[in-house]
Amino acid sequence: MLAERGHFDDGRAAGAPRLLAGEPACAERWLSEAPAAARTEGRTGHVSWHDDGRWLHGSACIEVSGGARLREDTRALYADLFEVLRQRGDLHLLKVWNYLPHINAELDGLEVYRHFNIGRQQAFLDAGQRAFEGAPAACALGHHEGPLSVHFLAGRQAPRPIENPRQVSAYHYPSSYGPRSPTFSRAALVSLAPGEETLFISGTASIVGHRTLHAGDVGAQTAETLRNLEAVIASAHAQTSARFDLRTMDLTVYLRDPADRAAVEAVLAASLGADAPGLRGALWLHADICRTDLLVEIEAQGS
Ligand code: 3EB
Repeated sequence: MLAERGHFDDGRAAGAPRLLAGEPACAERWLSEAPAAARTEGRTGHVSWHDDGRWLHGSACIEVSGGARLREDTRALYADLFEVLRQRGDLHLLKVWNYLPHINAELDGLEVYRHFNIGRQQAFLDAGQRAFEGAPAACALGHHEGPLSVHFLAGRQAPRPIENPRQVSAYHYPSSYGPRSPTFSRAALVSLAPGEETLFISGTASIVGHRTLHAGDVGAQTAETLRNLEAVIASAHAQTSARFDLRTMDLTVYLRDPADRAAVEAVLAASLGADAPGLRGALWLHADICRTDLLVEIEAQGS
């Protein structure tokens, strides 16, 4: 299984953040190397999936209305996701991309993201999945039009969860950030190909401890985010002999304000080098970040 970025139809257009205006058309797709005979596809409740015998890729979306409904819809969508994993042979969830409409809006007195976190954590608990240590890598971003959409990758081997010593684990955030904590690990270490390990680093932002740093300063937020990404990589290096380098990993940069692109790119170029393949091949997406004081979030994956 490998990720490829290029000029193909954007498979996750419905309910996903858009490329920044002016970017060359680009999308990411997941390719299976398994023979056609080994592949199965299907639909289970909200989830459409493709299983190649080793890896399962799935996606689901659901239109969102009221706050209580959003919690229940999130829980129902994740219940279907876990049902697919169970039916296909107790697969392990490796990485999840969560895209929520109007993530920072308030519905029935609670932010959309916080409703989502309640439904997501409950679905993990209902399914007997690890909602705390051992949770998959993930990101959660907001878009401006379309359904709640969730894309995921699962496999037959459990991922090795990685945390960041500079940050409180997200599943232990205090309740001031919402009644239920987010359900993700800072990274997941996975063996996607024999003898090769892949690191999925979750959406990473300017958070130290559990607090947002550098509110209003996108350059400083980017620099802090890079320190967090490097800290996650250092934690991964303590768990494996594989070596990861941000300069060659696939980067996805989510910006709340497209006008911040030059400032963010300057900080990334100063740190990674302007010619770093990871930076040159980065996907730049326009998205709301899950805390209103965060301006940028970056995820990275690669081997
Ligand atoms: C953070 O560190 C920033 O709720 O799945 C990053 C990655 C964030 C995943 C999620 C949220 C999620 O808390 C936000």
